[in-house]
Amino acid sequence: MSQAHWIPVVAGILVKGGLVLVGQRPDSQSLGGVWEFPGGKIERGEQPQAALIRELREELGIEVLEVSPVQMVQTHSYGYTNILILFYLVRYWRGEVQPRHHTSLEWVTPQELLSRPIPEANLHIIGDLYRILGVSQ
Ligand code: DGT
Repeated sequence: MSQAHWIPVVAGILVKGGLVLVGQRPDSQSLGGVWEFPGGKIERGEQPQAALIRELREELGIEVLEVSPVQMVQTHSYGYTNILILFYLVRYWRGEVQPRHHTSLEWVTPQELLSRPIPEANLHIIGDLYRILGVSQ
């Protein structure tokens, strides 16, 4: 049996009021045009929360002040590779979010997310998002 290839990923759910921040992936990337939570791959030897703080600095230009414990974990198989995504909540940061990496950034309700193209791996967390944000579905 061949060993599966796994890529660990961290994603930050920035919350403002009842809204969450999503960014549209550039067309040049895999999953181009899809609306995702900011984040990315954990580098070799890096701690997950440190990876999230680094990714949000690189992608949004913000300094995260506090990261929650892991809220949700998902796996997804793209066939050739598998990803394991750790989702964190981020409520406190310094600076204004800027689209340094994404085509566009938007604050949306969980409901609005369902009408956009999102990574298949994220379809399963929408229900949990309502619970975390304390809004009814
Ligand atoms: P790079 O440019 O290859 O160093 O990539 P990174 O570290 O910016 O990471 P990225 O965003 O290309 O890879 C994350 C993988 O996780 C990618 O296959 C898409 C997948 N993914 C699924 N859901 C999400 C999500 O909500 N946010 C992020 N950032 N990635 C997600």
